[in-house]
Amino acid sequence: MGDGQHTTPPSLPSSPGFWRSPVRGVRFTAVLGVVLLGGITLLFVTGLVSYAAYNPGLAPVNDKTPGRGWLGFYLFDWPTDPHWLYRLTQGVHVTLGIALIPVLLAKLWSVVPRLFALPPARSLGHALERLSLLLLVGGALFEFVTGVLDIQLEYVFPGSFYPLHFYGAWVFLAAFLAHVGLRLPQAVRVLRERRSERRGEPAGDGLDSPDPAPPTLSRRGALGMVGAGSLLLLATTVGQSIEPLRATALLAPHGGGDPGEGPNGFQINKTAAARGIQPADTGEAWRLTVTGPAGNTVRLTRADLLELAQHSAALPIACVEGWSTADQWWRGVRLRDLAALAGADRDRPPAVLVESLQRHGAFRSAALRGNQVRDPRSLLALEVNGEPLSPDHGYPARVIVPAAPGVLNTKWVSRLTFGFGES
Ligand SMILES: Nc1nc2c(c(=O)[nH]1)N[C@H]1C(S)=C(S)[C@@H](COP(=O)(O)O)O[C@H]1N2
Ligand SMILES: [Mo]
Repeated sequence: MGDGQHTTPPSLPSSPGFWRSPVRGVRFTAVLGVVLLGGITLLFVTGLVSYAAYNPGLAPVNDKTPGRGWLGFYLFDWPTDPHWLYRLTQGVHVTLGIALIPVLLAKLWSVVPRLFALPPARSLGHALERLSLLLLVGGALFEFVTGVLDIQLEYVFPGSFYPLHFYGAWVFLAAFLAHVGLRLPQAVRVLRERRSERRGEPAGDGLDSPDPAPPTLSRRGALGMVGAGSLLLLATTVGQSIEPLRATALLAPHGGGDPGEGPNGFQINKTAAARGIQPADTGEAWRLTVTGPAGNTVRLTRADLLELAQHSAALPIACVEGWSTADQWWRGVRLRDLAALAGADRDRPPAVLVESLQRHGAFRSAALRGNQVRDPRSLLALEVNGEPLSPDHGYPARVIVPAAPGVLNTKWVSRLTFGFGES
């Protein structure tokens, strides 16, 4: 300290002497960087795959990202097999994203001296690298923050969460690829050296403090703390998707209804009351209106529906928020039978627009692809686990489709329009 060599006083973050933790160094950064390389790649892939699950190209009601343009190049028809597909992709996306938060923060902390380094740019190449770092750090923080806010709160954004998170992911990816291309060879070299030759820390990149404070924690201890933080978050999150561990899911989204006990005693997203569903609308007066591709209409009471062939399917509810239920036994009328009832081809049914009694708020309606209507497990469910649906799970009737995100499993259904938008 105060050895007179500093040209800038160490009280400025841009001074090399300012950052004094002896934990910083290229090895510490390289370990965290390689963990993030694997983890963030998996986050990106599961995120894009989960987005395809919404059938975003099918109808405006599903498309939360209008104008995504060529960024949707990879979109494909979401399958109905395996029936737990979205449960897996979105469960991994959310659980891994939460568990990586300590790693991301530690990685940012480890390189913070470089983020402040002056001059801002020594050359054009250096300027470009720093610009990409700005997008990288900004993009990573943006994606993690929007993701966590979407899980914990609703409608915190003026627009919608989806476009922000989707476009943010692509901006971040561009910077991430540039960063990996520039830094991966160095990280691999640093990690290899560690195994073969246990020499001193390779001097590197202004990460090692020229004037380190006395150590209070070894590098290994610091990595252990980051790992323990990640494991703790993992342990308090993963239960939201694994039934016997539900009680450990301290970080699972709150604010849904109390599911209570019995056949209907599984997670509720939005209660009937919260969605403004009046008991008068779901009683004797309720009718299901089914419209066929030719515009013909059939109106059915719940008793009419119970007289049609009833089928069962064991399917989960899997929410974009990451939580999911174990398979529940749903029972009701096949969507493809309802399509046939309205004059559509049972074996090659068209897409359907599903609308709810709900008048306000999100997820009032959703569109399902022909392959989803055709699957014999896709039901307009009237019962679950041997009892009529509870009001909160969608009484008098709700949609349930294998492998589809929860959002597409519309509750309190009032209208099905097969072949909508085709004529
Ligand atoms: N009409 C209507 N249907 C809806 C919703 C809604 O808010 N309104 N929420 C959807 C979402 S986001 C999910 S995850 C599932 C949750 O179903 P559950 O509450 O029966 O578990 O219902 C879906 N169906
Ligand atoms: Mo959901």
